[in-house]
Amino acid sequence: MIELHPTQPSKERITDDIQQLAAFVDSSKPGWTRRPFTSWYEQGREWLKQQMQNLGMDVRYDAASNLIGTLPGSDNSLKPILIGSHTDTVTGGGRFDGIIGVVAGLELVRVLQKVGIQLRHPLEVVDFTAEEPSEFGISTIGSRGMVNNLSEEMLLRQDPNGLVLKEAIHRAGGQPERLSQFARKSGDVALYLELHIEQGPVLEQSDKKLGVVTGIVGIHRYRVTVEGISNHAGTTPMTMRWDALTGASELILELESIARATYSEPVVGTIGKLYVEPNASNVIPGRVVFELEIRSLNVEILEQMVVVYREKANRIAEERGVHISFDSLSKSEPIRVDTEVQQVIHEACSVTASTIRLPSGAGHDGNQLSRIAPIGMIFVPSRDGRSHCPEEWTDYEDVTLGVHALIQSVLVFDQKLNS
Ligand code: HGY
Ligand code: MN
Ligand code: MN
Repeated sequence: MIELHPTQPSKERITDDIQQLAAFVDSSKPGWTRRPFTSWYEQGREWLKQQMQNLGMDVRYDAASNLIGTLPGSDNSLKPILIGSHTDTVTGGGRFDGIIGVVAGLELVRVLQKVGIQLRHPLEVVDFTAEEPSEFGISTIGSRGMVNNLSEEMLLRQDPNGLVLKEAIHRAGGQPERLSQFARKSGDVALYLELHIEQGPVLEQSDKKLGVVTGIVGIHRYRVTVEGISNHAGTTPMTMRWDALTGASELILELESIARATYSEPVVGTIGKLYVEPNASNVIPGRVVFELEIRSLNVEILEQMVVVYREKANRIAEERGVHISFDSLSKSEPIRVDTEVQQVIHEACSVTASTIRLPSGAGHDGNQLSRIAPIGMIFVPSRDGRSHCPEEWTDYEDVTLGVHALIQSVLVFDQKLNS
């Protein structure tokens, strides 16, 4: 059984960090919006950098522009333990998604310094750049970059204003031309641990305070373009239309029915972003572009869904006389958390609060880090199971329980790994 270390995190400090970071937001948008590569994002990172420096950490941006604070260990020949998450949000997002994982890293350092514990391993607290789907159509940009999983094609993608991703990474402090040179490989990281809100209803419904993550879904994202013929809404008979929006609408409902089918593992499919051109009430839409994503713990299911979906798209295109094309935006693969890693986290959580094991329906930087290192995640409850909205809320008491479990886990891993 794990012995409890006298390392109590401070709810007051954690609350203060979360509230301070919540001030750096785009107030023209709903919720607490801090989109990657914006001035609000940079202001939030400046604040974070200052907190790390105040704790005596060595602070740097890596080649992918991830913000990293480092604390040396007693044996710096050992590879680092990474604690982190992300400080960017979706548009209209909340105050907790990603943020609590970075704040947990700060609090871990404060507690270690207060009780005078130096870990054997070097410790890195990481704010991964642009974990959320960015304007470049790619998510987990920083963690992809850290593990050399950003293709040249991705780096040359442009946002709607014509900014190239490579340049955005450079402006955010990275050196994109040196990504492969500085990429981390298997064995370069001892462990990656992340505290995160569940963003779903399971913990709350099962009346548990902590979740040990057993796996993280893979996410496949596509941009779909439906091209018809725009024309006058009043003079064009219904039998002479090639309406891109009604075609897209049928395609959208098809995704819902495919995702609602029964599979060996849970599946979700969503279309959350859509453009209509020319988007005028008296013009038959000539072009519709939408982004879809499908998620599952089973990659074969994801691939099979896309095959079925594209066949449906061909039928709709044929019947409606529209042209439908698919562009792959990004793929992250599903991962299972190593059972030994789960066991250590489960013991640390169980001595802290009521605990349950569960998979993550949300994607995380852990999907990328798991390509080179063992990863683990701890969840805390989301009120009403909601996230990616202004109503996103987790009690500070629960966040503190999560930080406590994370600290306990780090102390055990620090002794167990490379011993
Ligand atoms: O979309 C997700 O799953 C995560 O919140 N970025
Ligand atoms: Mn998110
Ligand atoms: Mn997140």
